[in-house]
Amino acid sequence: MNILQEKIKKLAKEKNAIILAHYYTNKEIQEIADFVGDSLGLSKIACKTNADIILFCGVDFMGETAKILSPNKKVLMANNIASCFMAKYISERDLINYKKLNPDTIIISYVNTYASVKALSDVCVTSTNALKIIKHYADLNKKILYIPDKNLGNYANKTYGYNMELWNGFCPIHNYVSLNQVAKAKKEHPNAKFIVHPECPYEIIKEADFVGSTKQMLDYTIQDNASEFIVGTESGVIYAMEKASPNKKFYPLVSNFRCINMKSITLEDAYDSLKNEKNEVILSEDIIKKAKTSLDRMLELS
Ligand code: CIZ
Ligand code: SF4
Repeated sequence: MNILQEKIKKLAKEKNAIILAHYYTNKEIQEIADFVGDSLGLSKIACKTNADIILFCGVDFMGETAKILSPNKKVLMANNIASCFMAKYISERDLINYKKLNPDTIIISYVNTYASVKALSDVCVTSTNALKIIKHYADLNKKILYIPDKNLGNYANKTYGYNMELWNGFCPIHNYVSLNQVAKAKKEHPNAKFIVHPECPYEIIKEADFVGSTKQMLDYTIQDNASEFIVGTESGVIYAMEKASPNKKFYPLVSNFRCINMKSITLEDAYDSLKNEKNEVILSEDIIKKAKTSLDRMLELS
């Protein structure tokens, strides 16, 4: 650990703060975290921590999720610029308008949405539990709208033969991967297994040996006996994969598979935020209460 990392850890101890980081953050951020995970894993930790402060190293909607699940804790974002492109595809106003026209439709929202949108949803899902929860609702034969990720929604539709209505949102980092890039990576690494995130388009998913969330991809690389993997998601997760399987090799599908939002979080940000208790997540009690219902339903069903 470098001097700044040690200073952050010391400060966190003095303030009884827990540091949570997403797999997509920079390596030096993952190194100072008490827990590194995907949205689902981080939410579960946020629910049960005894810390007074949660220093959240991830994008805005993830900090909101931590606040919803731990409303009595002070949740600080490491910086105030790390947002998520996908979450911006649907606003509270969009969903209010949709619901007026479609009062009987079940709204399943991906975790990559703002708290005000979760508050209007029936249930929330993450990439780890999406298929299971979507199946639960689709089997009830209800009309469903899945927001905002058209790729993950389409993957669920194709997997189960459903016809959920899909919002037209996506993650530009995952959406613009091309079949040529997949072919090139496979040619360069002929012995590697190709693993991919369901935020990628279906034509890319079809080329993969395994599809799953970051946590599921990480677990797959630990359990599978292949020794090389082409990783079709934000390359921050490769740090966690290399740490878990030091003898295996991991190649990013494309050399710049980077979420600039996640990568904007620096050690300086984390220190400044914790020291000065900056960038606190503030949500109204009403939003917290309503959004918590959709997250609690997710935790029950996952
Ligand atoms: O759920 C998450 O944490 C996201 C956004 C990606 C993943 O699959 O971990
Ligand atoms: Fe959002 Fe895409 Fe970044 Fe994930 S990788 S946080 S979906 S912009």
